[in-house]
Order: sequence, then structure tokens, then C-alpha cells
Amino acid sequence: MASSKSTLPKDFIWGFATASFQIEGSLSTDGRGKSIWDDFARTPGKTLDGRNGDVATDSYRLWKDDVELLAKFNVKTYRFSIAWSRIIPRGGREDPVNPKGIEFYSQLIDALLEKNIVPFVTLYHWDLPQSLHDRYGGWLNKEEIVKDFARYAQARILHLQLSFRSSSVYYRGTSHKLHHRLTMNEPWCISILGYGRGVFAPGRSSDRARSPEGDSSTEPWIVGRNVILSHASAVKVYREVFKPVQKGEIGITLNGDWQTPWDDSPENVAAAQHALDVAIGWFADPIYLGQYPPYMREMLGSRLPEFTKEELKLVKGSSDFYGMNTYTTNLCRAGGDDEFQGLVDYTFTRPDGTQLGKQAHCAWLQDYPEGFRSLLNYLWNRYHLPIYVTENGFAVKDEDSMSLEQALNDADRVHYFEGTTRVLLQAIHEDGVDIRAYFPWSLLDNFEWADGYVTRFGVTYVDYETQKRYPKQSAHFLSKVTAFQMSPVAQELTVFSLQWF
Ligand code: PNW
Repeated sequence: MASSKSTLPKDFIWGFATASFQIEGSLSTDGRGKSIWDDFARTPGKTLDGRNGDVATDSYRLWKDDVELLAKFNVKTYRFSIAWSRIIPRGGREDPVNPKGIEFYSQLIDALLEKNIVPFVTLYHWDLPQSLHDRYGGWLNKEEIVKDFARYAQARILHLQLSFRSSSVYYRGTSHKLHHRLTMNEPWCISILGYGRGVFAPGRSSDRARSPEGDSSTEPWIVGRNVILSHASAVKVYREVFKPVQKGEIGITLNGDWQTPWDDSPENVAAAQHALDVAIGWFADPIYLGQYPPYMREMLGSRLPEFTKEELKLVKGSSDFYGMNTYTTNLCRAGGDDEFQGLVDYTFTRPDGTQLGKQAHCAWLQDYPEGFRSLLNYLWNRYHLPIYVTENGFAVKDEDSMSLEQALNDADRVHYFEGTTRVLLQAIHEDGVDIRAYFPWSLLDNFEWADGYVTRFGVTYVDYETQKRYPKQSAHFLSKVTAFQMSPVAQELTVFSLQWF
């Protein structure tokens, strides 16, 4: 007889994650305005093989297929993002709201609720309205962007509230407790990849071969501060206007991998903490603790944009939970000049020459579940808030020579999820970490940003010729494991006895 250690907590929710620009396509349909990713992806040299998001997985048209898949996989929740420029095509607080955009997400939400799948919505997953970038510099302009984001949040939150109200299914089948929203996805990526390295839209960087303008020594840090403030302003609106009625939760999701010393030398032990401070603490410390990590100040001096006293009051405590996107672990060595990693060198090669884990088709990702467990413990001990794992996944390469059958037999990804679901349970039961949700990335293969379509993260294979969806072994694995974990009739089965292969 299995112990309770093998089961997930009663209110635990799980489901898959996606993002608007990576799946929707139909970029000029029904009044959608341009986003910074539209033309960036169409610019030669910015994405692998020059691929773009014009069609992606065609989910703006095929969203019903996606909902069917989710139902088939037995999920409790679905994390998707709303395209700002579908709701307010020009983005700004004086600009009109687009009823067709509202309608699109409204019907998606209603269809999810009909199937008892709770929407877990992200407001911003990198598709800034182009018009805001052109008019005033987008994320670089604190005075404008903070107000515009709060207005967008208000339009969107209001719409969701109406939609929930119209759905009796929602009141019958689910509770307000399961009602969550995220403001931003991964501020580190927005700031560093968009304004530092210049590899994501809007592609600004000091590297003149890459970008005609930009300053990688100042802009990422300014953008980071403005993203934090925009998040906090949206949360204020939600808490003041909507929370009293909806009783829902709101928070932010940060990316961050586990950082561990390459060896036990004091400088490498310090390096791992520096890497955590810049990858995670830069955002999490102001939001949860009310101040930047001291190392950020030490590294950047006056280039670190300060918050005013009033701003800090708005920021501290502005997330109801810890939203965590995590994929891998880095071995850290002191040295190097990469401020975006805290002046730390990352490697996957241990001192004895072995690799940390299986390499994904993504330079930055190896399979190492123990790091996931360490990170869960670190975040719980440092911030003391319930953790929602909002992304976690593994990429494989799409080989031309592969048959469909081979592509569906994604053993490496299954191995990855066996590891992460195992340590997730250990963190809950053995370490006492309060973890409330788990969202594997991603429901579908999709537009993997600068890596185009060759890098596949989906648990569902997408044939881009036909747009047909085919569940992979990993989808079966995850829906079986999590369904059994949560079903009262199957409480006696352990995750380990559910090995599928
Ligand atoms: C996340 N890195 O992005 C995003 O939230 C998703 O949209 C994306 O598809 C997924 O992870 C897989 O890449 C990241 O360079 C992009 O460390 C890059 C990094 C981390 C996360």
C-alpha cells in the first residue's frame, strides 16, 4: 500500500502552458495590432531559417482542437497568454479596445470552463504592441508604459470578470480559489534577451553588428525596473477593483534555473549565489522582500535604477505566490565579464569531465532533476510563499529524417518529466515545500522564438504542413501520472508504479 507521499495535495492543479505569439498566428485578423515580435521575426537573420510567427500552430483558428487536447489529457487548468495588441491594437491607455479580441479570449475561456478546465492567464508574454515601442520606446519609458500596462490589465481583467460571471459552469464546477492570473512572463528574458543580448524583440543591443541602436550596459536594468513597476501597478488595480468581488489571486512568473558551484572553492560558492542574485533576486527580492539583492548594487553601481520610496511600497508584496519557470541547472565558476549572468561562467561539465545530464536541443538545457528540487527549496526558504511551477520542459530537435512514430516516441522528454515529477513529490512530502501547481511547457510544439520551429518543446507533435496534432508519449505519461496522483479512487498508486515504459 502506497503512502501518502506518492500523492499530490488535494487542491494541487496541473495543466499545460502556451503563449499567444508562439501558437496563434493570424497576426492581422480581426483587428489585431502589430506586436514587436511580428516584424522582428520577419527580419532576415533574427530567427533560425528566417521562420516567423505568421501561422505558428494556427491556434487562433484551431483553438477548439487545443481545448479538445487539454480535455483528453485530463488537465485541471490551462496556462495561456493574451495578446495585448488583440485587446488594444495600438496598446495605449487612450486607444480603443477591440471587441473582436475580447470575444476571442472570451470564447476560449468559456470553452475551457465548459470542460472544467480553469484558465490560468498571463497578461504579457513578450508581444508588446509595436505602436508603444514606436511612439515612446516601449519598456524603456517608465512614465508611459506603467500607465498603459495598468490600463491594459484593467481592460483584460474586466473582461475576464464578465466572462466568469456569464458562466454558470464556473460557479457550479470550480471554486474561486482556483482563480489565478499572472501579470508578466519572465522579466529577465524581456530585459536581457530583448535589450541586452538583443536576440529577442525588440533586438536592442550595444553590438552594432546586431542592432543600430541600444545600450546593453544600461537599458536592460531600466527595462527590468519598468517591468517590475508595471506588474505592481496592474496588481494594485486588481486588488482594489476586482479582488473584492472575484477573490482571485494575482502574481508574476520569473524564470530562473538552479545555480550550483562547480566545485567547493569559496569563489565558486560565491559565484553561484551571485548567479542566483542576478537571474532571480533582481526581480524576486524587490517584489517579495522589498529591496534589490546587495550584489546587484555591487555589480552595477549607479547603473542600477532605483525605486522611489513610494514605488517600493507598491512593489513589495505585489505577488500572491511565487510563479516559477525553470528548466535546468548551471554549474557556476567565478569569472567572465557577462553581467547578465552576474559575472559568472556557466558550464554543464563537471570537474571530472562528465556531463550534468542529457543535453536538450537547446544550448542552455540539460536534464538534471536534483537541481529542480534544490531550487524549490531555495525559493521556499527565501520567500516563504506558495510556489506555482508555471513552466518546466525539455526540447528535442525535429529531424527531417524522423518518422512520425519516432517523433511521438519522445523518450528523452519522458525521462525528463519522470525526474521532475519525482522530485516535485519529494519536495512536497519530504522537504515540506508548499507547491500548488505544475505546468509542463508546452501543450504543443510551437514557435520557439529565435530558434524557430526546429526546437520542439511540445508534448503534442504538430505537423506544420497540415497543422494536425499528435500526442507524444510524454503527454500520455504526464496525464497518467498526474491523473492518478489526484484521483481519489487511485490514491494507492504511486508515481513510481506508474512507469509507463
Ligand atoms: C521560456 N534562456 O523562455 C518562455 O517562457 C517560453 O516562451 C519558451 O518557449 C520556453 O521558455 C522554452 O524556451 C526562455 O535563455 C527562453 O535561459 C530562454 C531562456 C529561458 C527561458
